[in-house]
Amino acid sequence: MGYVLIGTEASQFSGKARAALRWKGVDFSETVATPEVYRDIIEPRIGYSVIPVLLTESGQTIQDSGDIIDFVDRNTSGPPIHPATPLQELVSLLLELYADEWLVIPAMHYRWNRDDAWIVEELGRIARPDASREEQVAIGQVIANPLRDAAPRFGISDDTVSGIEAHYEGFLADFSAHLRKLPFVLGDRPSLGDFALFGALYGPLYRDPALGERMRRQAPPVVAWVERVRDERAGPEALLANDEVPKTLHPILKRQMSEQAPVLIETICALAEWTRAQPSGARIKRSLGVHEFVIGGRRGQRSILTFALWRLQRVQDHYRQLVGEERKRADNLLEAVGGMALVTTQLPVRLDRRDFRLVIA
Ligand SMILES: N[C@@H](CCC(=O)N[C@@H](CS)C(=O)NCC(=O)O)C(=O)O
Repeated sequence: MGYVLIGTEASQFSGKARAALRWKGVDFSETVATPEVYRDIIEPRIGYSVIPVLLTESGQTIQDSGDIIDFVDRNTSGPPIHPATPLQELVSLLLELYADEWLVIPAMHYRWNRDDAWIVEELGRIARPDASREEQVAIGQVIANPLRDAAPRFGISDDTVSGIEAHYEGFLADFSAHLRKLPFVLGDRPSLGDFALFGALYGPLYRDPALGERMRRQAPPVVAWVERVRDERAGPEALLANDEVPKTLHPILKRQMSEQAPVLIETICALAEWTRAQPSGARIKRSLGVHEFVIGGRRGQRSILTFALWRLQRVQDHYRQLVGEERKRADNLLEAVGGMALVTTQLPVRLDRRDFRLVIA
């Protein structure tokens, strides 16, 4: 029977989880997240509407694409999605943080600020596969409205649009240069970083005909990689030997550190302020107000989103347990890309997830 992954083809985080499970050869089927599935399965189990969700044969519910990937890495055979060596794992966790919490900005900008007719219809097709096209467009519109309205939370505004596009195009150029040397992020097979980046690029961008066409024009190596990550199945191919992190990833990590890291550090400060009066076990709000940020050289405002610190805590936990030569190699890499502050700025409290919500441990 296997696992059941609940998600949609359009969703960034479903794409990340699905590609990882497929590549690893996990026995699973996929249930499309229709409004009925949200009402009957997702909301009763999770307490709110979110995808992807993994159901196990024994009735366990796993949510969060990162937790789903960790769960199948722990509980199923096949090669690991997480690299087994320290520096490659550090880079994977950093790229997961970048793809999930930063590339989501261009993904949502292009989805909602350009011609959104395709995604509106797609959301209708997902919700009502058997309805007429007109009905699908109408229901798609209803589903799209709150999602479109959420775009400013990510900092998407008239002030930042040109910066968001500059950031994304810079990323595409750097990633193309990397992919001209190597088929995947860390070698001859995909790993966590590939799946996280794939999530951001596949559902929101590659699959949209106009945005996919734009990607084909701007970054043919990235398009070929999207198709490899989607289609590849685990075989004898390996990651680079000796825990090597290719230099061609440095520009991507540098861009992350120059733009995402200041936002994350300010989020740590906002959390410190907020937690002062909070007991352990307190639920952490999804957003702690609004702050200024810069993307692609453009200044704007966005919500201070706390979930990113959950991903950051994983990076920091991993870094902290490195000792001796491994720590030295990690420090050299972090210094080279400007990532030291991000990895060493202490979170004010330990974060945990209980009942699928972020809490103070
Ligand atoms: N951190 C979560 C993010 C999941 C997420 O944002 N999913 C989107 C679809 S791709 C969603 O369901 N959003 C609904 C909402 O946030 O209200 C994960 O990695 O699973």
